[in-house]
Amino acid sequence: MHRAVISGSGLYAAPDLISNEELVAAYNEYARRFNADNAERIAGGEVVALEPSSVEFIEKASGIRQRRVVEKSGVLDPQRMRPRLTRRPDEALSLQAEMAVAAAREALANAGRTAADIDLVICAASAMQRAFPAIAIEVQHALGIAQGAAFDMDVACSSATFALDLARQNILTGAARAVLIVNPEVCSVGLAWKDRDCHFIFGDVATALVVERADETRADERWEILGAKLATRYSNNIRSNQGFYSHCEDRDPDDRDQYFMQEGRKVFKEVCPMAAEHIAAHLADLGLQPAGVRRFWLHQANIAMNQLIGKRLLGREATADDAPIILDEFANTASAGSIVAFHQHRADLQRGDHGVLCSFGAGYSIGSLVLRKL
Ligand code: CO8
Repeated sequence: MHRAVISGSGLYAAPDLISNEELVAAYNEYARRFNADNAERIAGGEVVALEPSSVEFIEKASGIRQRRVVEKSGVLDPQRMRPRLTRRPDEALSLQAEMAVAAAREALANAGRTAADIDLVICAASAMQRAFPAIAIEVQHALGIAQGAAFDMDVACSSATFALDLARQNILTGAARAVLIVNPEVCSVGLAWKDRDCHFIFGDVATALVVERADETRADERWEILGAKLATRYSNNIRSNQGFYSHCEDRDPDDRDQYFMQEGRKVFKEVCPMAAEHIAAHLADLGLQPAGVRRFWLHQANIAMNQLIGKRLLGREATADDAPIILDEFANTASAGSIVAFHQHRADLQRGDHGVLCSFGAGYSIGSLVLRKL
């Protein structure tokens, strides 16, 4: 049996930045036009007038101040309200693969590895740009990884942590020597930008991790994965119905349920206790206590969720040092969120320190990994 370590990480942030102020101005102009165009139907009670969005609400309710997206002019155009993407020829690298490759190059460099060392590539994200060929195989090809296998997997917000466990198991059993995980999360294409309840939530990034055998690493900084714990419980409170079936069901591509939908309040109430209990049970399985954990890299959906989970675990307010927040800068980036927090907030930990990476979200799905700095 081998020991598995994370030996490198990478982050690619999408190029365009949208502040809350810009986002709210665009949405409010869209709402103003909608209300003007539908004035008679609104007066007759057939249509409900749209209420304006507000920067204050967004920051107070979520902790989000800005988001990065692959294309902002289309999102901020009140006539359009979705990114403006150019169709690429099949011979060109897809957008998702391009983002994944950029993050992967940084993770490989961090780990002191090259394409010749990787024998498994997993692309784990909450939505794939196409059904096939797998984005992971395209990434494998683009990086010049000539050996091994590659595949895609999707467990929504928990895609990255579930992939980490899969990578860990491949290392432990000896099935793989070095695994590359990429998480290209292009959330802006699935978000209903015309819905004020959720238009502020998501952003686009790609993250990448290298997982390999502890006794073969070249990296100075290594994080042993002491254990992983995965859990799922079915819920419709976060859902998108988009897929090939929509076309055969003759749905309008603009139907609201073709995009991200959620019952935010219910998600908040149900997922926080699940996540806190999950992490506490995982630590107990390994003979550890929450108070002995130096850092929690939690899923980044909402600052209040992370504060509540931190408080349940620690019995006191969790500080930014206990559980760093990256939501203010990147918004919710689905499965990449906890990996971004890990990537940006780990350098100050000492050898022997413990940390917990944990995702929670659609499915519901929860994935935690307990790490120790070697
Ligand atoms: N501006 C002003 N007012 C607003 C706005 C707005 N933008 N939006 C809503 N309001 C109003 C509401 O209408 C409501 O008014 P009233 O009281 O009169 O009815 C009031 O503000 C309060 O609204 P809410 O109850 O909705 O507000 P909350 O305090 O619950 O905050 C949140 C809303 C921020 C959405 C919060 O509920 C939340 O964060 N919940 C948890 C969400 C979560 O964790 N979701 C998981 C996300 S899923 C995921 O991470 C991966 C999915 C896959 C990626 C998909 C890519 C597209």
